[in-house]
Amino acid sequence: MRIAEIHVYAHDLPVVDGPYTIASSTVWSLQTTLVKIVADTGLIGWGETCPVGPTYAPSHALGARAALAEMAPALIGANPLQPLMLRRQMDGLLCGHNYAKAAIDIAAHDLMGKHYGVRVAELLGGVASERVPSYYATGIGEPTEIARIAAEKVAQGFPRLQIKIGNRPVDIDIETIRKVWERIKGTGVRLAVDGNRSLPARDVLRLSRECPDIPFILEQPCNTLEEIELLKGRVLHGIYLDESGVDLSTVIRAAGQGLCDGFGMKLTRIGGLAAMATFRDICEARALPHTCDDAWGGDIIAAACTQIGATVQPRLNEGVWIAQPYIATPYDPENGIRITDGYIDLPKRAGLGISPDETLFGSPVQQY
Ligand code: 0XW
Ligand code: MG
Repeated sequence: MRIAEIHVYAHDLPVVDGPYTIASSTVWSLQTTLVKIVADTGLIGWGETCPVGPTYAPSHALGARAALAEMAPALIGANPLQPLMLRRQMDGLLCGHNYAKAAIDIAAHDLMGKHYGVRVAELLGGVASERVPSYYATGIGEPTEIARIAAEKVAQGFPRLQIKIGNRPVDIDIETIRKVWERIKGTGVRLAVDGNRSLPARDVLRLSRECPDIPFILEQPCNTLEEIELLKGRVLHGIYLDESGVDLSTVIRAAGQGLCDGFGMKLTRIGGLAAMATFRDICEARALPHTCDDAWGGDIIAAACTQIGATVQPRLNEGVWIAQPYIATPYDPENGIRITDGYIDLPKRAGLGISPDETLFGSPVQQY
């Protein structure tokens, strides 16, 4: 099988009840980029990449499109059934830009699944959970309001919550964590506190030491891996890397040197589904729990995250976050990816398991 055509689409995703606010960004609408690969057999595979604005990570919508323009013409004729070869070919065309390469990788996996008549999760090693746990991430907000949302989400069935903090006096963050805990303790719901790179190590030490009775993990509290390394052995809570887990080499270093206790991982940041499967296996070798998320995106990204999330050993599975609650119009109104009672059902159909209505995306912005 060969890649016959590549079509790139640009699509806006306004944030339902926006904005969504985290320490590194406030976003009202996100610009997603869709990739459609057409094989010489006529089969179609879909990929997507959607940075949550330009300040969350060193990725942005126009960057993804420029990187795709750099690579896509040379990928015509490549075999989409060999994701390793495809990744090496992309690395030979452009250094870095994992988040754009991920869209090609996801589309190739969708094609592969459809070609072999299996779900992407089966291609990635097999299905451990048909019902994949999700988690709810709050925005940054007033402590009592965040505690109210936390209680509501627990009542809806979410097995895990992520509370956003940062960019304000640490006293308010501590108050938020305390108020959330008052509402959810005894429920068994797991708690993550995400600083999105924003806290000085000084504030993380204080926050951890003032909440010794509350079992949460600290996600990406500081900007750099070096600052996070300083916290090792000095805080009372586990530390997960998110934004600092930029590639497999960093993941190997962090796991090997014991710099973290787990990861919030983003599918497009690490380079797609093949890299994500390698990441999953590194984590399993060191019993490191992790999520399988992306920063934003519609049904295609949500399906890809759910497919890899379904393969994770349940004891290490911290869940799959998807942007579906913030997106008004699903790409696939019939089989779109949905959170129900805090969990996501793994699609039954081959490939990613969804069929986007491409009329939503208008004319391609690039075509090869
Ligand atoms: C909660 N998320 C998975 C979605 C937002 O884009 C940020 C992200 C995170 O954990 O940093
Ligand atoms: Mg995070």
